[in-house]
Amino acid sequence: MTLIMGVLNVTPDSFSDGGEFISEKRAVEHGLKLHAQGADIIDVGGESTRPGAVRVEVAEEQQRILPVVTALSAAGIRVSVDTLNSETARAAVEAGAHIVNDVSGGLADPAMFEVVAATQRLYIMGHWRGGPSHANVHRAHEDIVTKTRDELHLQVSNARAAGVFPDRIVLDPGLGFSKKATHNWQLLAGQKILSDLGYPVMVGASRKRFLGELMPPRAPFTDRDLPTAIITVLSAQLNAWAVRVHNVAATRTALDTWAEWEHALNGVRDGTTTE
Ligand code: PMM
Repeated sequence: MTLIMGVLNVTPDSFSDGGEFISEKRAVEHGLKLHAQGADIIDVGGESTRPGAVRVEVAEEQQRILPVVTALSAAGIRVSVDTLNSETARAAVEAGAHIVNDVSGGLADPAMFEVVAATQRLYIMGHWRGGPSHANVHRAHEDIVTKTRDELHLQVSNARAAGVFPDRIVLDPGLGFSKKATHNWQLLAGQKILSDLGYPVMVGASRKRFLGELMPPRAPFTDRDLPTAIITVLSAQLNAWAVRVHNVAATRTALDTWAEWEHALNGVRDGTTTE
C-alpha cells in the first residue's frame, strides 16, 4: 500500500506565534496529529523550497527542526528530514530521523551523498534543475519524462559511486521544480517510466500551483486537496511508494476508498461475490 508522508513545515509562516518565534510545541502537536490521522512518515522541513523562497542559514534551519525531529522520533514516529544540506541531514539522523528527503537530489550540497552513505538512511532523491531560484524552466518541447528519468539516473549513479546502497534510494520527479503544469501532469502519468529504473517512486503534488490552475483564481489552497486526493489514488494504482501531502486525513480516506474498491473488484473477478 502506498505510504502517506505528512508535511510538517517548521517555518515562521507555518508555526509562528505572532512574531518571529516558531512554536516547537505546536509543530510537534501538528506532527502527532498527522500521525494519528494516518501518516506513515512525517516530513519535517525548516526551509521552504517554494519558488522565490529565501534560503535560511544552516544553524537556523537546524534550530527550527531538530527539537521537532527529536520529539517525534522519541514518540516512535518515522520521520524524514526535508533538507538540501548534508549537515542538517546528518544532525537530523542523529536526532532520530529515518529518511533524508533532498529535493535537489544531491545537487545543492556536494557532500550529501557521502552523509547519506555514512548514515545508511533511506534517501529520497528529488529531480531538480535550475537551483532554488527556479529560473531554469524546462523548455516546452522537451520530453520531460525521459529527461527526468535520465537526469535522475545520472544522480543515482553518482550516489552509488559515493557509497549509497541501491536499496536505500527512492526517486521523486520533483513536481513544480522548474516544471510547467503540463510537465507535472506528464510526470504523474509517466511514473512507470521512472520506476523502470528499478527504484521506488514517490510523488509530491499536494496543493501545488498547477492544481490551482484547475479552479477559479483565488480559490483557497485547501481546495487543492481534492485533486491531490485523486492524484493519490491514481498514483497508488501505479504502485507509488509514497505520496507527500498536507491533508493526511483526506489522503487516508482516499486510499482506504481505493483499497475497498480493489478488494471488491478482485472478488468480482474471482467470482467470490456471494452476498
Ligand atoms: N515538494 C516540496 C517540498 N519537499 N519533497 C519531496 N520529496 N517531493 C516534493 O515534491 C516536495 C518535497 C515543496 O512543497 P511545499 O512547499 O508544499 O512543502
